[in-house]
Amino acid sequence: MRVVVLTGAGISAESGVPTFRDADGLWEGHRVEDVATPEGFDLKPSLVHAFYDARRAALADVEPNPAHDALARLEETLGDDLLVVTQNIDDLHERSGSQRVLHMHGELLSALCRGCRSRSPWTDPLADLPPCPRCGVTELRPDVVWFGEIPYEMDRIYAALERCDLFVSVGTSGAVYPAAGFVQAAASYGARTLELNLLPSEGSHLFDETRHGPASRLVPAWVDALVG
Ligand code: BV8
Repeated sequence: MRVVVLTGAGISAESGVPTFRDADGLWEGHRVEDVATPEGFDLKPSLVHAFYDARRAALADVEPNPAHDALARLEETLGDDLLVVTQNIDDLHERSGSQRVLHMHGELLSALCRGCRSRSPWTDPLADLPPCPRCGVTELRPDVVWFGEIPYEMDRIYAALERCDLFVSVGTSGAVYPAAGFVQAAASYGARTLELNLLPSEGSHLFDETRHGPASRLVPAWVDALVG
């Protein structure tokens, strides 16, 4: 069985990573336009660097939760027949052992050079304008996909959606495209669709089945039933 799992901020919520749109979400105190658009970065790069430097530093204080661990366990059984596509820019999937993870919106632990467009593993702050390891210019930005920018690996994602038998969405509000449209793409190719989310999302009606509850309970239960 070929499975594609799309994850959003909700899978990391119980690890202590704030979500975007819940009450204490990340966007509070920050307008999306100010911190998650190229225009916002051009206008106030120091504000945007501070926003992402704080989130990168906070990764040291969080750990994967049973939902991440369950997906890593599922990969041990399904191997290349499982693809995790995450909207998250944290590294919790990798830290729980998942190896086939696509960060369609980029990663906190990576820096993108505005000069040579190279991507480099990064753990330090970017606010002090360090030089690009590849070309040397001091034009590094967070390697995240902002609104109006093209997500990474779209061809690979759509190819996986076309081939999969089951599409599962975990912990996302279904508010942002193209990720929010993946369920319809998968269904159009004949896949069954399942949503595992704390609350009904904007796209719940698009799924064959939706289950509501915390990811740390729903995802292990779903994986146990799938792999026995
Ligand atoms: C693009 C990275 C073209 C940065 C992010 C008008 C109509 C339709 C679309 C558009 C439009 N105008 C503009 C657009 C396009 C736009 C868009 O969709 N805008 C929205 C606002 C309408 N999209 C773009 O610009 C994208 N690019 O379209 O390019 C293109 C398209 C296709 C092919 C080629 C080119 C780029 C968007 C990327 C933006 N970057 N993040 C960063 O992280 O700082 S977005 C960010 O918010 C996330 O990455 C994620 O994608 C998105 C939604 O967040 P969620 O992960 O869902 O989190 P949220 O807080 O919203 O929800 C949490 C959920 O978890 C909730 O449902 C909650 O109930 C649940 N939950 C909470 N706790 C738990 C839980 N579930 C389980 N257990 C728990 N414990």
